[in-house]
Amino acid sequence: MNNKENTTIMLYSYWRSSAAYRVRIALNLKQLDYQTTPVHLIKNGGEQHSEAFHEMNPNELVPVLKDGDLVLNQSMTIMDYLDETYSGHPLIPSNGEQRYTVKALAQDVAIDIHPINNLRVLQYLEQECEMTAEHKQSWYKHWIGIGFEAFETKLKHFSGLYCVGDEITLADICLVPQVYNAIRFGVDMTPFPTIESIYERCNQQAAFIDAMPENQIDAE
Ligand SMILES: N[C@@H](CCC(=O)N[C@@H](CS)C(=O)NCC(=O)O)C(=O)O
Repeated sequence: MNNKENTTIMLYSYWRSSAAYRVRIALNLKQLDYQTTPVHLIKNGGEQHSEAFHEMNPNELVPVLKDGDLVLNQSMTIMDYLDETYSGHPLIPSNGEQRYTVKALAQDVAIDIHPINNLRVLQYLEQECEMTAEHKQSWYKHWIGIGFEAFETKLKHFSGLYCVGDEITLADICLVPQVYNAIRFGVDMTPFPTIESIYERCNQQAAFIDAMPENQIDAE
């Protein structure tokens, strides 16, 4: 494990971005100092589309992490990098089976649930498909509902205090921002009691509290 102690980590983030929220939790769990450069996803047509940001990440999505000369996008890869580069709380267990269970749960959120509810998808539905705000809301709730139903079922086999056993892992780091946004969009969490209790337990930890959207320098 190589701790790069002399570099300042920079996170390009938006307070409400759930992918950036994941990375903020991971940085906090690792107790790494970092600075935030806010990228406003709405103002001025979205600063993620600016020339300067595009040059850094042609995908025009946050987060981006800079650590020395390294510039990385993709929250899952960023967290992989942090876990392999820095000591502190391990994000993925070393135990064989748990390791892959954690990865699969994290990907359930990051790959299957999150991308179809992303800002640019919702904007496309509204602007190009002329979907009403009401339909957009039901799109969001529909896909979250399907994703959370499966996640809740899987948790019955794996969960202890957290998603997989009694330690916080990447699965919790991915789940919490998704639940935060689901609640913001008015999703009824009653059918998902295990998810909800893990969400509440995680949110008692400083690493999760400090990463909350409302506690960011660009919160509105
Ligand atoms: N797979 C990417 C997804 C990143 C992503 O979707 N970021 C959203 C915020 S959560 C974004 O920047 N959206 C801007 C847009 O849709 O224009 C990751 O995990 O980092």
